[in-house]
Amino acid sequence: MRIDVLTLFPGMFAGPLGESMLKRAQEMGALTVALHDIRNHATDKHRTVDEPPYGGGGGMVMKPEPLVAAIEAVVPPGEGIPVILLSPQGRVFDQAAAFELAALPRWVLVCGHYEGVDERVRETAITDELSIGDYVLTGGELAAMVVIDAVARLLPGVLGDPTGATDDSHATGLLEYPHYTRPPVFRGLAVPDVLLSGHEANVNAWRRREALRRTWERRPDMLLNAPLSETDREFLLELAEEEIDRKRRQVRRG
Ligand code: 4HQ
Repeated sequence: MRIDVLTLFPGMFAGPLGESMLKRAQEMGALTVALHDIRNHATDKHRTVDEPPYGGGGGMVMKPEPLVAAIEAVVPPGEGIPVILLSPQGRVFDQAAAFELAALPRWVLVCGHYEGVDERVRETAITDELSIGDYVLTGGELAAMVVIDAVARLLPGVLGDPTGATDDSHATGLLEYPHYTRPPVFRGLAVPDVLLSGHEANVNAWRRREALRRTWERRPDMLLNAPLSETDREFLLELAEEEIDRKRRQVRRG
């Protein structure tokens, strides 16, 4: 997979891309990230890339010419390669979006900075917009790195998991079950016996129930879309009944 990234601050990417799994993915040849400095496409002697907004209001807006020139310099026309702007106005990036991008051989990320980009950049050169969440960043660079990280770990071979990260939150549509490793007792807290039993079927059943319990408690909205077996539904019904009983006792206490 090849990802072209257009940014005014290519240096921001060195840390995340140069360590751990993203470094490995690139060394393996599973991932190529090509960084492009938008400022190289400015044409005046001050290499201007931003201007105050028409209509006033303060802040700076990225001017269209250098940004569109930068995009056109990396995107071969007519090949249907997605050009994605990171922006709070985009579709919210989730695991489903990560899977969609992981299936593409090539795509482009455009990082805005300052107050954002001239609207005509969207109209002429952007095919999609993605947001990493409902908060405001100083630029699209950190958002781009989040997207790259979430997609790269889905590429075959990158996690060393040939099946591709199958148990994690969001792959199952549920939050993850609790994880434990040595020692068996830490500060008086014991690892659940079933995990030490070596009984694989019981371990799997326990993990499934704990994943359901966590999702029920913390992210019940996720249960609307998660694929659930009849056994899962029965367990959720037990959790719901426990909650009803707690509420009844609470009401009785006043
Ligand atoms: N931005 N998800 C870039 C974001 C953002 C987000 C604000 C994008 C500033 C210039 N990007 N502009 N949230 O907050 O992707």
